[in-house]
Amino acid sequence: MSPPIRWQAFVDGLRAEVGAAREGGRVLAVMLVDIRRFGIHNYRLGFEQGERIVAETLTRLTGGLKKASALERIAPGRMAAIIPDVAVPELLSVGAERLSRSLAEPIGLGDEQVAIDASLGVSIFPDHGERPESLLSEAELALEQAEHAASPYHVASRADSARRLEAWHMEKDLDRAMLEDDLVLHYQPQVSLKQRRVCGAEALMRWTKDSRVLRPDQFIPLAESTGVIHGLTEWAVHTALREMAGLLIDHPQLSVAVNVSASSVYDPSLLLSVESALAIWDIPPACLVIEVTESSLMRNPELGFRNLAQMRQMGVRVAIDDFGTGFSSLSYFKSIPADEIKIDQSFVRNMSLNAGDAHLVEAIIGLSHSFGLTVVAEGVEDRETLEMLRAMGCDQVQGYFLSHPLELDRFGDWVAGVGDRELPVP
Ligand code: G
Ligand code: G
Ligand code: MN
Repeated sequence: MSPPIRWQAFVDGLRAEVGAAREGGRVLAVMLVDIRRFGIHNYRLGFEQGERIVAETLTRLTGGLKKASALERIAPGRMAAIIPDVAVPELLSVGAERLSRSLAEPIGLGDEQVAIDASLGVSIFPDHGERPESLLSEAELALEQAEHAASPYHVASRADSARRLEAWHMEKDLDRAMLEDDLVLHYQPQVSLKQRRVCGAEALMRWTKDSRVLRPDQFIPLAESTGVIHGLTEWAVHTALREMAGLLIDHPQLSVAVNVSASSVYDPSLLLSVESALAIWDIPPACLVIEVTESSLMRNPELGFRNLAQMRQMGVRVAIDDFGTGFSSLSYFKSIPADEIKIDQSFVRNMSLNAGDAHLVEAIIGLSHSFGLTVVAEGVEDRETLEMLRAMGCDQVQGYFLSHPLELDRFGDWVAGVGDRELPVP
């Protein structure tokens, strides 16, 4: 039952195959497959079930890798394959994607369905190395990249080493920015339409670098493709809670929403850092909202849902951001572990001009309410849109019509200014 670990056999096989590929002028690929948190599966389910997870993963790989000449378990939660003759290297990522989809299907162990998070890393001979050592280390780096990024697989490329260097510099710059307060959060108010009061804020990251203000779109993607994002997410959670702690004394109804990237949704340490940040800043869990985009859950819904469900068990609220753009199936509504739906700006922006958008927004509000979810409309830029949303029964609004994202002090002033009276919302 227990698949043997055959590291040396794999390396010997790889050496022979690389020699043959060189002789024959062929392209060869090495694929590493890693079951993330394999140790945790063992701990939770027992060694025997852990072995069954590996056996099932190997079975699925065998089914998906018809052209592989070797497929071995090389470490407890890790497998490796050799594809000795790759006709079209560009198609490797198509294959990797198909494989990772099959690995994301839950595994039935007795009465339990277990979702595993497997990452694939691929390197190619001769592009990424001539020796087994370099091919394996490039595949290892590709695996690391896949684990960091919002993608379950990564095929090594020549651009990788340049990006690694860039990310390394960025990590240094960001460390300094955190220390010197060049990295800050701005807060965009969110208003409850029923209570006509400010009910919270979304925290949005800003980085002042060489006297230019960078928006998240300009640095989050690189941070996401490396491990840097995890430190950033942790910083954002801590900073938002620390900065909100003061405001909560006078305005206990406020919540703060922190955006969490796809890769952090699957990062087991997110739960722990949220838990400790809440304890350190002594904030009730319900005052924190974790925003995840709909599309980030599609990589592995099973696992993403489980992590978010644990977040909610702690009392933290979960919001699905950019809702409507992720093409998720409507059946998700039945099981999505969320408290809030944030309707994407693209539907809200034109709803006063475009009847189709207005119908969509109204339908999302109705559907969300029937599942007990709170609805926030983003990107509200004018009174007319706000009035329509109110008539549709939308719970909360956020957008330039009420306020742009504000520096902490200005957000405090804004709350103090509007906090005691009803807002000028219809
Ligand atoms: O205003 P704005 O440019 O801040 O935001 C652009 C995008 O960046 C939004 O999609 C938002 O969700 C994202 N974003 C803003 N702050 C953060 C953050 O702290 N972490 C992550 N992962 N994304 C953020
Ligand atoms: O993806 P997310 O929903 O987190 O993105 C929030 C982004 O929307 C931020 O970049 C924020 O600055 C921006 N934003 C907030 N309100 C408005 C608005 O009313 N109009 C437009 N165009 N953008 C907005
Ligand atoms: Mn958001």
